[in-house]
Amino acid sequence: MTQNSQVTYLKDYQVPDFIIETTDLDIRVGDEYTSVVARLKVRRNPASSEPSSELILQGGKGIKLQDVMMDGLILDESNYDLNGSELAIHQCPEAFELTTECLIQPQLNASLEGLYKSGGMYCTQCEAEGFRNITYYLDRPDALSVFTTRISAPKASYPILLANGNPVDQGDLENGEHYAVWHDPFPKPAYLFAMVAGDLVRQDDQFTTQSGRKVDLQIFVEAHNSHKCDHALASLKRSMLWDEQNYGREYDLDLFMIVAVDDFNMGAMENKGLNIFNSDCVLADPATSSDAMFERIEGIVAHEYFHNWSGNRVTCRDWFQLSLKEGFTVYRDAQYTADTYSAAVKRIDDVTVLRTHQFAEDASPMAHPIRPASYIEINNFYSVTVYEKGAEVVGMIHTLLGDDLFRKGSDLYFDRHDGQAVTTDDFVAAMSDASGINLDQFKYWYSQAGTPTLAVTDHYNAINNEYSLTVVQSTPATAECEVKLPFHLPLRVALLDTKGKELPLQLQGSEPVLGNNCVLNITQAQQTFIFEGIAEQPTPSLLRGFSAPVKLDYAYTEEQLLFLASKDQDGFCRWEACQRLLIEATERAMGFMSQASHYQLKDSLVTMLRTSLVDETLDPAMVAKLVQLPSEAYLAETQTIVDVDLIHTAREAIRLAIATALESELLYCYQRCHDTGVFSQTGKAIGQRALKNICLYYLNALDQALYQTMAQDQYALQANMTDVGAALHILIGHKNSELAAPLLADFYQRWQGDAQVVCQWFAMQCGASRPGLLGQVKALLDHNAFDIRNPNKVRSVVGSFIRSAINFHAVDGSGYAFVGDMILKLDGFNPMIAAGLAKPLGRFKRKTKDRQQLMVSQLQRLNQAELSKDVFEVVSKALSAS
Ligand code: 0A1
Ligand code: ZN
Repeated sequence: MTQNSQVTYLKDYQVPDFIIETTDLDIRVGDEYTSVVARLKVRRNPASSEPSSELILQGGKGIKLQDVMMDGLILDESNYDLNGSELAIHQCPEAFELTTECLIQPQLNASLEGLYKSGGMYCTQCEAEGFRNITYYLDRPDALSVFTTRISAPKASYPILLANGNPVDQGDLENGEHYAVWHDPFPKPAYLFAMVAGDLVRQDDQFTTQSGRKVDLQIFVEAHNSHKCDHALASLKRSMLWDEQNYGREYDLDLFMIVAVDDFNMGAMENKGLNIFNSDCVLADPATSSDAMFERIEGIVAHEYFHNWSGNRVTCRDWFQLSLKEGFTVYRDAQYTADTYSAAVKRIDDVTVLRTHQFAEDASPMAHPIRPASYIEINNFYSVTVYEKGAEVVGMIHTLLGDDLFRKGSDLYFDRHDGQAVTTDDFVAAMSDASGINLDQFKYWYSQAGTPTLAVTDHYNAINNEYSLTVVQSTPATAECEVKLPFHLPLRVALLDTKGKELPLQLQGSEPVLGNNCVLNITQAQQTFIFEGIAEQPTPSLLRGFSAPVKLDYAYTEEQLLFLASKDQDGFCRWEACQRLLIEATERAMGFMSQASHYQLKDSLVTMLRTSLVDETLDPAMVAKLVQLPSEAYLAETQTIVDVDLIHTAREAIRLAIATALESELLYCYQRCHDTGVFSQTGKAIGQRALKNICLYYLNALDQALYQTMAQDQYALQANMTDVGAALHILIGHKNSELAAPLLADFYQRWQGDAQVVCQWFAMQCGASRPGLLGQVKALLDHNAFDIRNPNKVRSVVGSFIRSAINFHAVDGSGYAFVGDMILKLDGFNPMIAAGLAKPLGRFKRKTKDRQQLMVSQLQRLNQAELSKDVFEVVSKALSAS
């Protein structure tokens, strides 16, 4: 077995044999080498099941061990073994002090895990197993220690020195050096360690907690970004207040810092008291960031802040429990956004992500439960399943318990486990103990992968006024388990009368009143629910609020969908009815392929869309959702065999048909929403921009000079990045591809000094839904502004290209070959990013036969190369499914 194929199993978990009570780090930043002295106060762990006198510490490839000392005495090589990634200290006493001295070279670290250099600044990323690249350590989340960190560095280049916790000392040294000492009183695992040394400016604010403590809030950025911090600071303060009000969670240090760095593998990191953010996920101003980016930043700032309790104060026992902190924290940040902005729109956005990306993962060779049972490389499991499906699972617990018991459950969880490293079972036990509700069967959500289908049928009996719903659940096999046990899930339903009013619900054989909107407990493979006293045939509104992450299969008639699309009070179900009608129209268009461009829409669909477009009383953000076409990616998810070209052509045909049928309404709606007054970021203004830009998108399907000019004028106005970006996006995708060229040149000219906007410029071009993009994408790799070592640039070019399905899946295989090349290039220095690009290549199952072969042969080609663990896991799992 090679190093690459070594599998770690949840069932093998054992508590650590040793406890590191305190960790004192002395980090001396130097040009060639950075030295790290780690002084650890260690003792045997009384809870260890198989106590050993050998202490085994993990270490990365780039560390040069200089010295090992125990209780002040230098150990010679007979006292320890050093084999590549492990340092084993023999014959350790009950309690001792271990000091190691290592040299590292952060400036050469392009994997961006551990201590590395981003531009002119040193920074860290230690989750999941990056700390071992800094020093030899018990690098596991259940090893909690109190850290004190001393950093020294040349003062002129690195005037700012930061680490977790509170500053306790600082001063100047000889030779232009200076130092700072930080102490974090909260015991934490090494993955939450962070330090920064750089030349940064600071934006300050303050928050007073509910108990009256003043907390200093500081954001550190490079000087040229100092004007982009206001939104993050405002978001942070809103999040701090929200967490106090909704979960009773108060911040616990006197200082909360955020640092923006340009080179970062993910969005951001919740290190205790010192969050490190990808610049793109924290810096914003209206000229350079769209409304969607503002919303995303607010969500990420909230997410990282909320981790202070769900993740830091209560952390994970092992990495299989990742969803313990991530699922819960995503759920909390979604609640925050729903409470702060439009709950219905947030729910629609989240369901869209889940159904497009997580359902695809569940059907892929990388399918895994939210608590995986094994992994080769844990970095591959920072997935939509662990995060987004994990959040859905927490949401289902909330729905099953109701608001009050869910809050009692979360209070109990935080009280019971404060300062501990725990499991998802502990989380569920707290919810169950606090509520008295048995969640044993519910726990299958943690151990079984796959997306269940709920097949629902109904029957109305007019003689005895009974309406019955029969629910059959089934879940397809996934690699980790063939046969699935039935899930326990909440199915929220309402029954609507002919006017759309929700009928009172009385369930046969259960407590008297259920209200108008009830949650059915689905626990069996098949179950029937009978509602009594239903005087007329109702229309069922099913899976309200998307109450469970399932596929609903109910044979709605077109008439019922049209009814729900205009009458359902539940925002999600109303939108879902529109989506189903639009998907059905697209599927009909696919069947008509040869005459697709002359495809005629049904009048009923046109009327439905018109009604939404002209209704000025509706929230414009909601109208934008109601009239929006499902994406090509989601359409692909709904098909048994995915023909990307057919989906693209049919979707374009529907776009054109809608524009033709509703031209005047779209134009009117555009004009009424096109606000040329002072820029505003109220919910209404944001909704209006979203709606008008959808109208402009439809109108430009008509290929008329008037609408091209409208888009060009909107670009020229340079009012804000939402409008500029939307206009440019529309023109890039336009049939007449010449239109965009001068604007793209102008855009680059204007924004070339702003890396964030340059990434948007790359992404717009590389992700366009227009055939024949590859040449241009390859040319952009040679552009001055492209840097393969910067993950944001790689995502904007290669990630965007993969999202352009007609190009990635080009029938000649050129898209796959290109992505294969990029994976091989990247894998040499940043395996995490390389593996992210490899996942889409593994999703060949439902593609057309010719494409399946091409994708598999690209995977085989990768498999010949020497791969990182990260890419090896993705490629080998995909090949074993072929
Ligand atoms: N815990 C972070 C996500 C994260 C994970 C890994 C990273 O680098 C390898 C970076 C960030 C979060 O959920 O925000
Ligand atoms: Zn997180």
